[in-house]
Amino acid sequence: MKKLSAAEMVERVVTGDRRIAARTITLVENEMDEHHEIMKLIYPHSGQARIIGVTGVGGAGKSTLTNHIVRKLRGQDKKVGVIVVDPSSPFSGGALLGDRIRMQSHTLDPGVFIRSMASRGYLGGLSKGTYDVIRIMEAMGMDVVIVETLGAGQDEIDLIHIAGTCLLVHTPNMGDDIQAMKAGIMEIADINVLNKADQEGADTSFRQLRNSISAAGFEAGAWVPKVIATVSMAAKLEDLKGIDELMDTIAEHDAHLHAGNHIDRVRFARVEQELGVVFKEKMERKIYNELKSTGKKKEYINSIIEGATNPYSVSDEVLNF
Ligand SMILES: Nc1nc2c(ncn2[C@@H]2O[C@H](COP(=O)(O)OP(=O)(O)OP(=O)(O)O)[C@@H](O)[C@H]2O)c(=O)[nH]1
Ligand SMILES: [Mg+2]
Repeated sequence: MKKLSAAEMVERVVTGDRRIAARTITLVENEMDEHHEIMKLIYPHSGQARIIGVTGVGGAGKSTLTNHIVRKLRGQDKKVGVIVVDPSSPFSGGALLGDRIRMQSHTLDPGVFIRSMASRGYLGGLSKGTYDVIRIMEAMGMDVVIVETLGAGQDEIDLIHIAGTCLLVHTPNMGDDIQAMKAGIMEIADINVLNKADQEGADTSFRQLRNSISAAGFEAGAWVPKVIATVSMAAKLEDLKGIDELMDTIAEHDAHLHAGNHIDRVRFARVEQELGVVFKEKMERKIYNELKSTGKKKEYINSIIEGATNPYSVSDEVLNF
């Protein structure tokens, strides 16, 4: 396999070459030497897609719903990228078997590109790689990029910052758990989906969700989070419920973003988040490299162990604060 330059790779990504796109993503994800060069060239081709975040607890039906959203968007002739962030296995680079099966119907569709990624592991939060892969998918010409993350805390907060529209998936009978866990997050999600509405207790849960949102209070002109009940798994397509309403609401929210120039705030928040992650990574790398090359790293660590100093004083000294 001939080694392509960063420019050649990006050129191929922009024409929609899936094989090269997959290879580019792997390079970026593994932070190979050329990844900064690649991302610099990707940037001018990115930024135009709608980003939809799908978050919620494990097994809530995020992938099943995503599958339907993809199907509907394909019906509108939109090209769709899907990123499944897998917090459980920081070492897995490939798609999870389960997600692969659930999204199988789309894997042969040239208008759909699915990728699964590791999160930052126990620290939570989206890895820099996730932001980069969204950009790469945009450069491939995806109209919409859907990012599925497990609602484990920091991931979903990060997602809210970068997604134009954020879906929080609930299931019936999560009652008190959800109140405690999602305090503050539920109001931030643009659309609350009560999935598995075929299960017992769905009506009560739906009412609870509605009530907790109406109790929150919103400024005039602000988007009031919607609650939609769905059944995303059924033997027959006609037994599904709420999918069309969900699609309409996603479109409605997108229209709201554009009508009120809220989209500028979304774009700002996205870049602010990305810039922060890149700064952090580059600075840490630069400082460590410098300390290593001068042999100071070992010296500092040893004097911290001996009790002569501490990480805070060392960082003040190194950064000249
Ligand atoms: N009864 C019922 N089951 C559903 C519904 N939607 C999804 N399921 C089932 O719920 C299980 C979990 O669905 P997934 O789509 O994998 O859920 P997820 O949130 O992506 O799960 P993780 O990615 O593991 O966090 C699967 O067995 C689905 O078939 C629904 O509306 N009703
Ligand atoms: Mg899933």
